[in-house]
Amino acid sequence: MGEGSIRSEAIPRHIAVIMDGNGRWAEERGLARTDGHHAGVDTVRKIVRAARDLGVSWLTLFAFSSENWNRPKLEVDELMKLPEEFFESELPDAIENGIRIRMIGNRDRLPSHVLSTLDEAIEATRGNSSMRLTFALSYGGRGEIVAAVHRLLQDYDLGKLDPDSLDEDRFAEYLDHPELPDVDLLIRTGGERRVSNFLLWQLAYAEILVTDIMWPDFDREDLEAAILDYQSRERRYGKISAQVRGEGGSAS
Ligand code: V0D
Repeated sequence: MGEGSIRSEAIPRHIAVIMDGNGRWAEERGLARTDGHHAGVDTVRKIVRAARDLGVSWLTLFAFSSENWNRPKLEVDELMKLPEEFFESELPDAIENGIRIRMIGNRDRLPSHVLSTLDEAIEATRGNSSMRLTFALSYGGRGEIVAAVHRLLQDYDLGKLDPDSLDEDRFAEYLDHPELPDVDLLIRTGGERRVSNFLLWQLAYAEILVTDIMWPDFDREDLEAAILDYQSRERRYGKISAQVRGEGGSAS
């Protein structure tokens, strides 16, 4: 990576990030894991600004998975302070810079102080449109799909769904946030090569970039390098290269 410069006409429309490596980053420095999480919030601030400057339309950040509830209660309690910490400085910035805040995930288990902070930010930025910034909180991809099936079955019971009309687009209407577009680029920091139950439906055609950089160390240049790497790839959606290049390539 590091060669050439970003083509602004080919910026990925939707970037999703698994922000991993915060606890390890802290432990390597003899700090508490929660110090890593606070450092991680600083990185969120920087990367949100960088993504917006680059013209990314949708940025989705995996902040807390439905599995993260299994962590020690003290760590969970510390983590739940971070949305407030983030918005203290970033809500004015988001309002000013046209960033619209959104949330995906299961609201039922989140403490009320987190929900009220989040709802305030969602409401205050509702009219914005330069970038959609979505936080995945208490989120799991399978859970989102099962919830969609529940809603679908309700419609079926009510006679509002003709099974013959069910295709991928119709199904996607039942997801928590049907307007969330397919992910173009998934970035995972911290070196693990897993999808970890993140946006399963929306990741269908995503390019995946795993970096060993720990989230607190990830910076604007690393985001630019990731986008450059993405732009160097050819996206085929199951076609052959000649078709993608517009040379036809006859069907077989
Ligand atoms: C810790 C690295 C921002 C990942 C980043 C509740 C793990 C720092 C938020 C945040 C977390 C969430 C919602 C929101 C605004 C900000 C956040 C959590 C953890 C878990 F509306 N960073 N951050 N939330 N970390």
